[in-house]
Amino acid sequence: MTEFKEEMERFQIEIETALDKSLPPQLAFPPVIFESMRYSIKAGGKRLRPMLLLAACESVCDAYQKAMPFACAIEMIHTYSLIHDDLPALDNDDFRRGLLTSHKVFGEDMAILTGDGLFSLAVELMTDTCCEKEDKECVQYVKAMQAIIRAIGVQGMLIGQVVDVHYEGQPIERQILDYIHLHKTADFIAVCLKAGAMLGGADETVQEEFRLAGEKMGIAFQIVDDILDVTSTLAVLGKPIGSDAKNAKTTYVTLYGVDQSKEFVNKLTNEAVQHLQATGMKTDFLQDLAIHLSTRIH
Ligand code: GRG
Repeated sequence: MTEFKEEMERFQIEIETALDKSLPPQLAFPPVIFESMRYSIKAGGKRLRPMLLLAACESVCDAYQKAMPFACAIEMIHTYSLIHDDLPALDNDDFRRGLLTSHKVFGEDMAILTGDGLFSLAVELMTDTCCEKEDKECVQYVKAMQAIIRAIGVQGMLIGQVVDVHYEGQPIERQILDYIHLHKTADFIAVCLKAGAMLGGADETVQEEFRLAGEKMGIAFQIVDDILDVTSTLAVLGKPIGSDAKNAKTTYVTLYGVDQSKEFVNKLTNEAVQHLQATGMKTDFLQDLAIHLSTRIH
């Protein structure tokens, strides 16, 4: 196995262990909500976002484990967004991460509450961690949490999702599509890198280079997701393909076709690598990860 794959696996194993410890026990009362939280989190997933946060922290300072509660919170927020995205009122998908979606197993009411529960648990985890810190470090942690909450809310992921839903079924221009990709997907990925750098103690110039790298990676990631929705399979992706066509969504593939979309991915990936290099930190793993994500479509 290459050094990159080994490092990726190391992060994934550490994240799984920490997530397991961060979730309430399955038998806490009432069991259904804790069972459903565990179901969606333990269904797997690449753990990309927590990995980005930990790797950015490690690039800046070696003690990346201190960022683990934030990494778990990030994965809980991500899983929350997936559970809600799959609901009948939104994308209405039956499979996610290779398993039936939360609302298919636990009902729509519990799926909504499970998402809400994961979000509040994520905030609890981050605030608990901030409260354990002293003075200067506490401020760093609170600022990282502020950046994360901003990136997922009405200036970030949530507004991207709102615009996506608003235009469903209508053809949209490239400008609106870019707005959706930037906010719905890239803002969250960008803040994982930025927050990791913040927790590691990076200065603002370095934080911004990490954020920009994440923004480019995030847009590329969403274009890859759009391509895979046309070219992959349920067995490989763990979620149904053809979801965009089903919901009459404009994507890079409908606007430009698969080949040109791949060229956009390559260009954005190169830009991400340049921003990572511009941090002046040891970002070899993150550069390899950016390239690895772009090659999922080749
Ligand atoms: C959480 C504040 C908040 C709001 C939720 C529903 C919603 C608003 C947002 C949906 C955002 C969304 C589903 C974006 C798509 C991003 C995307 C490509 C997800 C797939 O991510 P992967 O491939 O999934 O990393 P795994 O399963 O590997 O983790």
